[in-house]
Amino acid sequence: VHDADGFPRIILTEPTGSSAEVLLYGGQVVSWKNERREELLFMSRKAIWKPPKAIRGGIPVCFPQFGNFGSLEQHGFARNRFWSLDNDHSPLPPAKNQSSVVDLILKSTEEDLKTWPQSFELRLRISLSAGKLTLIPRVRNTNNKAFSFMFALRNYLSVSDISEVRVEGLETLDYLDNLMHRERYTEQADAITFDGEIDRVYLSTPKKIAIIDHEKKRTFVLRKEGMPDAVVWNPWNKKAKALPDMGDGDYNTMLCVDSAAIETPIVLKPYQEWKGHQELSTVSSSYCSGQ
Ligand code: TA6
Repeated sequence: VHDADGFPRIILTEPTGSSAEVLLYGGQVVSWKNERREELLFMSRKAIWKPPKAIRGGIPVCFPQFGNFGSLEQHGFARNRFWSLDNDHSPLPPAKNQSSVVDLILKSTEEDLKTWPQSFELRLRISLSAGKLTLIPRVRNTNNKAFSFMFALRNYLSVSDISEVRVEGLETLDYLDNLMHRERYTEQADAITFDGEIDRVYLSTPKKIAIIDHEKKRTFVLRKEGMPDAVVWNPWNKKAKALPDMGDGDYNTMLCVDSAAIETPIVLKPYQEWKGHQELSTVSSSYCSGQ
């Protein structure tokens, strides 16, 4: 675990030369570079690396709440807590060969119980293999009473120019529009393109979503299990200006496409464990939809 700037971090590498960096703070992936050392995740140039502020970029973990969909602080508190290395990640199978893995854990503290009266163990396995970054979150209810929670992996993807990006896989789905008091709408029948602020929770999404960055000739493929919803967020210029930790022009080179469980919070009986699974991979320009 490296401690360069007061932020203990783990650096994952794999034989083809890609790498990922994970902070114990927030259990947050803050970098994922491909074998050509290109950074694939967005990190705001004005991100505030100072607890308890959440770092704006990489893959923040939103738990036990998403956004302001509840009474807790925005996106819950997991992203502004210090996690630790998880030495008893027993129940997960050993990682596939040629991948580099770190297992993190966040346990509820007395302090947390004051804001959210549930004791839990939140685990996150992050594994890097050639062209792929896999996150496996698990939540165990360590109470003797049931509780429910929302969960999201907020994937800040780095794109060359948001106006040249297309998202495939969310066509014709219903979504809750955060810009319209979470009213429910239905998506049109073709790929989503971007010309303004977007902040939507797509419901019952398919297992695979493609984010096509036309200019960079790169496609991100997001595959997920156990998280039925997907959030798509770009603040565009006005909202970006209002965010102190986001450079004014930054909205042009980012798009959040998150794996999430929001519309139907996950319910856990005592000692039950929920497991999610997200795989982000990149495909070169020859990608054609429907693959
Ligand atoms: O996408 C949901 C959302 O709550 C947006 O409304 C916007 O606030 C965004 O998340 C950013 O939240 P953050 O707390 O990371 O600034």
